[in-house]
Amino acid sequence: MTSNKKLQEWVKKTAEMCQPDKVHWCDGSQEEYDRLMGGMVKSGMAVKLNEKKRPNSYYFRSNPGDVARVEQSTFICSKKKEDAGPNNNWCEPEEMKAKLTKFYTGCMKGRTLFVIPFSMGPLGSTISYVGVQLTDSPYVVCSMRIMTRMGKKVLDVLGDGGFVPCLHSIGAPLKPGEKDSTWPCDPNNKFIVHFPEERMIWSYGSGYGGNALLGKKCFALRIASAMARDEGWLAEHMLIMGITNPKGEKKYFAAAFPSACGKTNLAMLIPSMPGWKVECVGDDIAWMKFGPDGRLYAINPEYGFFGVAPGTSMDSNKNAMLSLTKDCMFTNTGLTPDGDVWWEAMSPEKPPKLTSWLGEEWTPACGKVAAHPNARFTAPAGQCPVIDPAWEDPKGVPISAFFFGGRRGSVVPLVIESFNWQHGTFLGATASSEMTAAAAGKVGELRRDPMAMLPFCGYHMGDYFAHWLKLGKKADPKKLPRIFYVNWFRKSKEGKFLWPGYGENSRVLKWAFERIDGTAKAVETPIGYLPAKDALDTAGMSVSTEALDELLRVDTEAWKGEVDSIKGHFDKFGDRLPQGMKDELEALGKRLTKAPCCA
Ligand code: TSX
Ligand code: MN
Repeated sequence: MTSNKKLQEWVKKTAEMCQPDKVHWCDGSQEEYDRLMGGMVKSGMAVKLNEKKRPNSYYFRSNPGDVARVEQSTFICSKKKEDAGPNNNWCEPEEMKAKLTKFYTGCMKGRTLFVIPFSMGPLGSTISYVGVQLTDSPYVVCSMRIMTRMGKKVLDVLGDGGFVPCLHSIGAPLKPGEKDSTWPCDPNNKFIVHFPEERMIWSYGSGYGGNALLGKKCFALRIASAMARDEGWLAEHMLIMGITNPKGEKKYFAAAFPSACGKTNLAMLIPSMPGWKVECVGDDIAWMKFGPDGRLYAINPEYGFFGVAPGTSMDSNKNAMLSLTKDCMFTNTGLTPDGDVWWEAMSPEKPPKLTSWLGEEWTPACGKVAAHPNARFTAPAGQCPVIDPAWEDPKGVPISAFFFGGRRGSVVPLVIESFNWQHGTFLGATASSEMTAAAAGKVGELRRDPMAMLPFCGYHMGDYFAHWLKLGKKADPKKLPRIFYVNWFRKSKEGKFLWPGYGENSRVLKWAFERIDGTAKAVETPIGYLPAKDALDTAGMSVSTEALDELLRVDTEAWKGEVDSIKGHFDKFGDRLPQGMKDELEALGKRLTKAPCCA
């Protein structure tokens, strides 16, 4: 077990409150994982997939009322409401604790309380932190074993040190002899609660994804963002990739996109240009600290991929598909008669029949989806064919560039390079995406999602922008990552995508790579530097000059409208919006006014 007094006492107190039948300290072994999976297969919660098709893999169907993160039920409980900001729901910490204590009392009756020590980041890295999750869900234990470094080895590293306590219950106690449901939860009483000042997480009622795997969004983004602000580092919703040119020179990039922009696809991209190589360090979260050389070093705090399954195919993301061939978990996909999984767009031909995520008989003609749009795969990152050789390096990888982006059918060009750090922060702070059916909000509606952190920043977003600016002022500008903004989704007047995307995005990455090396040409425009004519390598690619012109066109009049839209966005942050952001907006307005019309 552990000599850590704080941990022992917290487990004891929690067990007294939640009243589980048993307490189990997870060692993280294969035997433990197999035993828990065996138990879930027996209870009907898990289906073991066909060993010949997908070895050591399991299938789950959630309660239909527990299929995604729940932002309405997510809280930042800072002492002062202003510190949570307009980007978060807030509740007074003691009031929330009293309320949840009632829910937690006796909530684990008939179940086992699992103690999960986990490390976010490579064990022993100075960028990593330890958390301990207490949960009554064996599904969560198995997921955490894929998604984090977990078990005895973490307790050894923890010693008597500090950790982030993460309390989780599905909120479904069992009466003696009561048969368990296949996805126990309390769908009408979900609470995902963060205490940023105490560095503590309390989650109740949900067993799904980011609500329940507390190392990911709750710890690695919401709590870690507050830690990063206080300690002078960055906890970001970013993929990390290594990119190598034909000469064998390598750089690392980190990129933030709102949902439904294909972030995981970009993280594992197969470049269309001969001689170029992309390798994946992580697909979702980056923790970054300055190294002794003054550069920013990033680790992936995670150990696996928890990706949206629908839309993932050998065409859209071959490397993700190849990561899923064994040792995986699948939740809310379809289940085929031969004991494998299927989801929308996984293959061009649909299976003639299967059982849907709702457990219903499904055929291609039935008019319903086989997989829930938020169906997920849980896969060990080490299985990715292009996992970066340095992905577990405790030093992290040196970041040369940040990319922000979003899904915009018009106005925003294929790529913009920022003038400097403050302007780059402004580009990130104004990041926007048009909603697709998969996400909340009206389809087509523009949503500003600063640095893709709107649902994940554990404090006031205005202070978060200020943190970015402060970090930039402190650093050597020559050693800071350069900042780019990309948009793969610009459309023609006829409504067709102008850019083929996917592997061809490597051409944009190449331009950025060569901008950093000082060898690629750019033109200065009111919105930033754009590729000069012929600076974007389109050799061997089918894109018309008209399309290319439109992709790189700066529509001055439309950008004036953008200024108004950004003003409305910034107004939400009131007096916490840093002066540097106001300055950038004003400067953009002035540059647009001075610009010759429709150049
Ligand atoms: O992931 C995407 N990326 C990034 C890839 C590294 N998607 C899928 C988005 C939803 C998750 C894209 N969709 C991308 C993209 O770059 N671009 C598009 C839009 C698009 C869709 C289909 C075509 C072209 C562009 N088809 C043809 O050109 C034939
Ligand atoms: Mn994410």
